[in-house]
Amino acid sequence: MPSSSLRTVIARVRWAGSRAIVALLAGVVAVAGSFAVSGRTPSFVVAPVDAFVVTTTPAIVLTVAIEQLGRLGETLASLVAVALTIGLFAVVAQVTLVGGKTLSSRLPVPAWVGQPAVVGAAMALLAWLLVGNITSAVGTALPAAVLVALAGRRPGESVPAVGVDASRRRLLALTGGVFGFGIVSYAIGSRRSPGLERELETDLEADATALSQQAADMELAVDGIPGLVSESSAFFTVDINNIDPVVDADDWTLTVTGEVDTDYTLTYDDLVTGDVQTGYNTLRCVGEQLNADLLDNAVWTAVPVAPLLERAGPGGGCECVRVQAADGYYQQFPLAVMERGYLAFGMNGTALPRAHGHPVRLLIPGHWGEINVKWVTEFEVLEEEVDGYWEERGWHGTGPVNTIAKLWTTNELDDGRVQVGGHAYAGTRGIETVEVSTDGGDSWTTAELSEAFDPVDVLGDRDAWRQWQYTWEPPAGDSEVVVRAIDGNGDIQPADESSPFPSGSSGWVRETVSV
Ligand SMILES: Nc1nc2c(c(=O)[nH]1)N[C@H]1C(S)=C(S)[C@@H](COP(=O)(O)O)O[C@H]1N2
Ligand SMILES: [Mo]
Repeated sequence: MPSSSLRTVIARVRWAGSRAIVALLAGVVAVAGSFAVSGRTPSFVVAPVDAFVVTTTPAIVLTVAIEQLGRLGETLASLVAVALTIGLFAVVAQVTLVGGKTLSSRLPVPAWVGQPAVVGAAMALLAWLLVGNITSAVGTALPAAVLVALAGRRPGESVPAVGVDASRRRLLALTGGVFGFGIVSYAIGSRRSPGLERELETDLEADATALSQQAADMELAVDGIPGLVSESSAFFTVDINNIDPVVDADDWTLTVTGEVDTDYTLTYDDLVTGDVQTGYNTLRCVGEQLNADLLDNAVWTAVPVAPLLERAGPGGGCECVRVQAADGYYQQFPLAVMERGYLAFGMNGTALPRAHGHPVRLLIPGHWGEINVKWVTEFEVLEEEVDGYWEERGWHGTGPVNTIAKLWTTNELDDGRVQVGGHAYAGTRGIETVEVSTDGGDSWTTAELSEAFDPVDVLGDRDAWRQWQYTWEPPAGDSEVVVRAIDGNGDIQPADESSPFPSGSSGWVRETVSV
């Protein structure tokens, strides 16, 4: 028989353990509750933690994540951020359960009211400090306070009051309840996430629809290769956020400032009354693996940047511009490149979707995706060069894109022949030819190409991809298929292989076809 003092020690350890479990559960319901009221918006308490995780991750880790997991390893970063936020709220719950006991016993209310109130207040304060949003703070604190109340001693119960003193049975029931609350909150929060859908003016929408239709008519009949215009929801996304900014078009402004004669600020209405153009434009991310699919084409509704810069009268020693975005992202590149750019507010006939920079993004023809700044807020003409977000992390991703022919589909046809196909892209140089070898690169044949878009329909003249296909009768056994593009300058896609870091992947895509 344990002595009575040993029994007290055991009991205290058990109470401390159950209190820690209650604190952890409080962290979980806090984050779930915040998601239920905020959805995937910057008012969700995980958002600032997530941004912190991304900005403090060492460049080398980011590079490995980008190269190995594709993009930023967003899922991993999200999970880490959610876990950290739960931990943060759990610690606050634990501290207030322990330290707040005295405080709550002084309150002129019974402990079963006082304790949850103290925990809830601390949680609300933390949430408000993180996101500065009252609704989200209440959504975070309320479920945590209710949980603590349910876990605590009920009036008339004869359990000793050391912090929270839930029995094992009650803890199990609470855990089940928290699990259910998490699922319901996830469902509610997912629906709440704003898409910021807007309609374009009818005639602009019609222009975009006509170009999409024209592209559909130009497509090669090859099973399994994506079309010439990517649907907005299928268009790849790459950015530093797991939770994208929410910027309303009515609140949006663009400031042109720095080394200029006159700085000024433009509103969305000013922008869309400019020289609006509709055209195709292709984007490709510098971080993608050679044959990956961070390459897409859309029909954009946009205005040229040059007159907007001219209006400010840019000067400055370096002839360069820093572009700032609402998510804290920034890029710097030459004024001359910027002057060939566009500010897009429409994508495939609708307002620009949130994931692609709503309400306004940059399109810089022929350059890697990273300088196509989304959620753009400011152009600052500089006196001296500075590094952009990714340049600070070792990348050289602001220059012109590498030429690439992708091999995305292999089809065995009914007659025994084999068809291979994909897309090819060379930025503003345009794609002239795609060549295919079926003997590992010893001999080459010209592939069939989709017709090139008329340059007047392209933002950046030739800055749009083309589809290619090649069909042949392979001998029994293995054939090594190699594909390469030749750009509008007559230059063959370089054969030298390199990984994406720091200047984009290069080399020829190869694939073994066996029959
Ligand atoms: N504000 C902002 N703009 C951004 C980024 C970002 O993280 N933040 N990522 C860039 C990168 S690396 C790429 S490849 C393109 C991708 O554009 P998409 O997401 O519309 O495909 O956006 C660029 N613009
Ligand atoms: Mo990118």
